[in-house]
Amino acid sequence: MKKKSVRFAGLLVILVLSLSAFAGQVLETQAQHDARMQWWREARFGLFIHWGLYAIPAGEWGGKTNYGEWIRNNAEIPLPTYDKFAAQFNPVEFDASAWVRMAKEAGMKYIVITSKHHDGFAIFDSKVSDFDVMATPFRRDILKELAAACRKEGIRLCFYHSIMDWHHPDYLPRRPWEVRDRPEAGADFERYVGYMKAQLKELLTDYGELGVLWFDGEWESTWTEARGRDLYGYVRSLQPKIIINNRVGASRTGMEGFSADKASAGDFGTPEQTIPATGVPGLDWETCMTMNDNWGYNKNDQAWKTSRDLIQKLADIASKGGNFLLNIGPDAQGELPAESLKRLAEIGSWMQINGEAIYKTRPVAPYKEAKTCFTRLADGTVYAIYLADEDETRPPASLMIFSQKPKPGTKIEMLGVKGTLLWEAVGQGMLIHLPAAAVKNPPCRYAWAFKISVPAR
Ligand code: H79
Repeated sequence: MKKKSVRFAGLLVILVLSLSAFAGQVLETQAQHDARMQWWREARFGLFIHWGLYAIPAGEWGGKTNYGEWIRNNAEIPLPTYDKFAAQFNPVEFDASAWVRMAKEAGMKYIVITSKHHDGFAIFDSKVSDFDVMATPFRRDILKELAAACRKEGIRLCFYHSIMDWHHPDYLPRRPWEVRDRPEAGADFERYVGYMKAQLKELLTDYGELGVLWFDGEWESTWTEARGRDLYGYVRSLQPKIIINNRVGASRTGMEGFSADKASAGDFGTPEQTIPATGVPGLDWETCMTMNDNWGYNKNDQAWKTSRDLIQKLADIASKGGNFLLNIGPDAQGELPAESLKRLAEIGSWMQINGEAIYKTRPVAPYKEAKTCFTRLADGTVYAIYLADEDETRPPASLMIFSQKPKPGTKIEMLGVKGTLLWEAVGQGMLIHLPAAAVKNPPCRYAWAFKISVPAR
């Protein structure tokens, strides 16, 4: 080999080695991948919105009250019966600006809303489907209004889109209980994929720049990793900077939400209703979770998590390097449940004071001490977040931190409290002393954060 071509081959090897693990058919370097993921990694906290026709029955059918967005399947509602909800959908109280402002005030940086859930109903104006919001008395493109409001408030708009579709005649397989009413004969899954792509093209071209495309319902037999790879490439071809979850492919291992291997399609793992025991170095992930027991609106579901629990979950997730996508299920009038609003407001007040310990942070190994979790910034600043017990309305007067080797000149502050705190070295740890005023009158409830600035050597 001539000298020049040796150098070229070397460059090629370096280039191939720096390609990110998976990027569908879209090749990108690790640096390009990191740049694309940056806003999402910094955001840490987003709002999930499950809204569709299922808000009308509000969880009730045939005397049972435990249904949600799966109601058509779980209550085995025949398609013609379910279709009638479209004629009733008229959420006149819907106020896109109010929803977006509420998310922003809660400290959320992005919104993921169901453009289409498993029931197949599109809450936007879809030219390729008659089962959409334009077939309802409401006749307003909900996503258009949200896109405008998000642009105004600086919130990233993202769409959830279900691969599984219980409405489209070409989707396969049928629900086991409906094969007699809706025979599979004549259905063509390939044609369904064409339909789904056409609808995605509307979503990817008519609503401005999107943050994330969040697929779901990928686990049925018809969906394959190869189809996922193709869909990933298709979506990226329409919006090169978009981020796509791992449910675009068929490699999710279960509700823990991680893909079987790094070569699988998708940019981040999707634990559902669960928080991983530890972070996963080198893997991006987002825990999605409900505030009660349902994603879609259920008027009888009062199993609300406490604000304290939700705030501590957010801190725990951030300390493990994940994002928190917290759900709300608006009702059929377009009203948000008061219990959800109350919690979002409490999280918002906490984030006002403690947000700097959450946004843009990365984990600190070994992640956690008994009641304290840790985050850090790129500049070396460490945050210790002390999680209060239910009956603990005030922070402890002193707090032992083992994760930090005590270094002279270390400066410690309590977020929301003026001035620096006294600390002393005790063995391999630091004992932080809180001012009496901060113990008596803490700046916030449920969790207290401490900023630890270690001097540069
Ligand atoms: O949209 C919300 C729910 O309606 C939807 N995902 C959230 C974000 C959801 N669909 N199904 N489930 C939640 C639970 C389904 C679990 C299972 Fe499976 C599907 C069990 C078996 C197939 C997931 C995939 C766990 C194993 C494989």
